[in-house]
Amino acid sequence: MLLAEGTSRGGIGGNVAADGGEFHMTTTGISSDSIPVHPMGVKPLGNRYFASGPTARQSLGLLTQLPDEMILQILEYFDIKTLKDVGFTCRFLYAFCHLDELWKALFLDDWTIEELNRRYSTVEFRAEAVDWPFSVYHEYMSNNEDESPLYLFDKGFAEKMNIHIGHGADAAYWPPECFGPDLFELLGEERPAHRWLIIGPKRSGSTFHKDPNATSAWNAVLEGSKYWIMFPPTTQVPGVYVSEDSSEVTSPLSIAEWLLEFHTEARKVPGCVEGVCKAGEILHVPSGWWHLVVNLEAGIALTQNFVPKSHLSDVLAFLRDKADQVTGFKSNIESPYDLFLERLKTDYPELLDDAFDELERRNLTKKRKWEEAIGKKSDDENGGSGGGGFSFGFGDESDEEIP
Ligand SMILES: O=C(O)CCC(=O)C(=O)O
Ligand SMILES: [Fe+2]
Repeated sequence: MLLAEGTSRGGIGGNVAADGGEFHMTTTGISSDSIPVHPMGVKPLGNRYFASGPTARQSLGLLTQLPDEMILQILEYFDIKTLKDVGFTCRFLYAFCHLDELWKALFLDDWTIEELNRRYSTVEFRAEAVDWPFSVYHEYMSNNEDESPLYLFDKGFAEKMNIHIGHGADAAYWPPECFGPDLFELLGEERPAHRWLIIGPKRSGSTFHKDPNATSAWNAVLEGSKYWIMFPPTTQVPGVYVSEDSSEVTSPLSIAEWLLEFHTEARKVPGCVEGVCKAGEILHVPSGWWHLVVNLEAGIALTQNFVPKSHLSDVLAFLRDKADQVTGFKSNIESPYDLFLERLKTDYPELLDDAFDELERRNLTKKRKWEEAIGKKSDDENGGSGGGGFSFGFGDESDEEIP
């Protein structure tokens, strides 16, 4: 194959730098040894000035003769497998074949509302309380004026659409790798519901909530655009009422009403994050963060909940201490906490130890703060500042845990 010619010279498995050969800064007398080597041998652009070896571009074989723009245009015609294969022939093409724009175009064409209606018109999807063939939902979403339109939110979409998710050759998509391993994968078939296809017209969306079981999530917009507004875990979001044990969240207003009534005030709350995600963009919802989402136009999204290492302690604490609020597990799983613990002990004992150390540290901090608070309270009662409401005012996560 023409492109494979680059492999022998291009550095796959070899030690040739991305911009070519050895780096000798002879003019300054600084040896290359003093500069840390990038794991892939990539050098900052400025270094190319001093590089004497061949450039990665020369690994392109006959393609060297084409300008970058033309190579990019050729890559636009490739399917997923070809793009992947070609990307592994040399470093230059690795970089080019991994351009977001190429991948977005490849996936987004398959995931449009019209395309789904063409392929799955008779397949039933769950939209809140009803299961409708996609053609019926399509008709509804194209013609409604509802203030809070019915939202298609289906956790069984992969089976219904007969698509595979993961790294196989026939995978329709795979979860982003940047979040590291998803520790709930240890639960296999016993993991709680964790991925959803989300489709809705303009104005549809999700009212304020935290994601279940202290999981984190990513949400990939495939068509349309979504407005997000998010707050850190301990925020008291204006217009959102949470019961003492956080088991019930009451947000009595529709999304539109909340936006009219509370948006201006909420945006001033410290820690508020907001923005719009467009097709081809992915948003990360960290464990415990409040979020409200509204579709600015009709669209499709895929979302998946996961447990990254960094939030293992939060998930363990949730499963252990808020067992009555744990959701999404099959009813035959008596103790999700015990099940997860067992799997972690076998597969990730060190992570488990670290997570418990972290919980212990938090517990001690909480205890110390509680004792300080008690002391402060007695001072007040003994003729301290007097008057006014009593507030712990720690402003961190431990506040909500204090009994
Ligand atoms: O796309 C949306 O409406 C947001 C979905 C969401 O927040 C969730 O699935 O937890
Ligand atoms: Fe969510």
